[in-house]
Amino acid sequence: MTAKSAKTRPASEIEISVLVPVMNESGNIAPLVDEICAALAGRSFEIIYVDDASNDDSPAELAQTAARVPQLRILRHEARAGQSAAIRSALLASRGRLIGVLDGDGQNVPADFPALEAALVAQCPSGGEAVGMAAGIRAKRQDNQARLLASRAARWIRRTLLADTHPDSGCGIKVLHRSLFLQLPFFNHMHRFMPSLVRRHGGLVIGVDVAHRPRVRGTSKYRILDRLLVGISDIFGVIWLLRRAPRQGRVTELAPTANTDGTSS
Ligand SMILES: Nc1nc2c(ncn2[C@@H]2O[C@H](COP(=O)(O)OP(=O)(O)O)[C@@H](O)[C@H]2O)c(=O)[nH]1
Ligand SMILES: [Mg+2]
Repeated sequence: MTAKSAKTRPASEIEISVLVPVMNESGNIAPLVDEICAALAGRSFEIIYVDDASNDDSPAELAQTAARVPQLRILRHEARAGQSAAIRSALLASRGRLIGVLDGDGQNVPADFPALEAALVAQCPSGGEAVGMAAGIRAKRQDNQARLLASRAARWIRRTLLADTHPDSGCGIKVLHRSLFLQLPFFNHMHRFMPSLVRRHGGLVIGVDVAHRPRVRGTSKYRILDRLLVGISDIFGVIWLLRRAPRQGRVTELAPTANTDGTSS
């Protein structure tokens, strides 16, 4: 392999960092890494997997894949900390100007990254001041009826209580500016509220239709009722965060004013 390893590549060279949280996703890792590489071929990118203390073959599969994919970096949590914490660990280690995120179970399709990125760049051109997030909307969602129903309930609650008009906040695939992501408030399960949190920070949220596949290997890590119950307490937290949003608008640094004797004050 002649390509420089992602670990040794200078930060300024990396255009996009793709973050993937995994917990017991053995069998799903190598194929997804290959798909991410294919989607970003010709670009300067890094892929950061965070293994959230998996106890299956995920660590071995990650190590084997990293041995042949120089763009792949692996972080491991010593103790299980959850999906949002895993995404945050990867974010803090990332160096790209843009961040891509997707689920590690293969349900999101990496080939959607270029369209998400194009939508974001069209609305927030580089060099411009606007920041934002292009967030996937699963047009044909491949989940069972109970899960679809729970998502509909969650969407209604978010729209009613948070004025979150994004139709699919639970969709895992997104592209956003790293500088924006770093400034969002962090809490466990925050990944379900990204559109509200981005708007709270004055960022644009751009919805983009994406593909969705059924899970073919492994099992879902969430039980529907647990997710809804945790979601209810999170909703109150997010309502509070939205009420307390900073409202200073754009911040400009003023040039020093010259005194009459020519010195600056
Ligand atoms: N790091 C980490 N990732 C998790 C955890 N729970 C789920 N994930 C990952 O988050 C993604 C979505 O989880 P999944 O179980 O497919 O959720 P579902 O599609 O909503 O049923 C997958 O990549 C999981 O491996 C966790 O506790 N920690
Ligand atoms: Mg899934």
